[in-house]
Amino acid sequence: MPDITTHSDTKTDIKVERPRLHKVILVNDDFTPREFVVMVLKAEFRMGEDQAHRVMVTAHRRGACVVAVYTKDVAEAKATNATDAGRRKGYPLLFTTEPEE
Ligand code: TYC
Repeated sequence: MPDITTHSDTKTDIKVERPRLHKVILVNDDFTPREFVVMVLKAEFRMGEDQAHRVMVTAHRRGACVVAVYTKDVAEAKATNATDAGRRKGYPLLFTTEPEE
């Protein structure tokens, strides 16, 4: 029988921490059509119509709204893709990211 030990060796214990998550934030502007914002939220963040509409209205009323949280790389890639979708149509639509506390 192989000698299997289940006790932890304190000398080699390594502290593993979860990666910090980053928020993707939708920023309001006066030009991007509401329906276009909803379409981008559905396509890039896999939201349903109702949730996408709520997020868009919150950003519209309050100036900005947290869309979702992801690891840093994913948050930045999604924010860039979503911002670029607006830019291709000539809209100033902006998604930013910031680390969670
Ligand atoms: N304020 C825009 C309008 O009235 C709609 C809009 C909502 C744009 C949210 C951006 O993040 C945004 N057409």
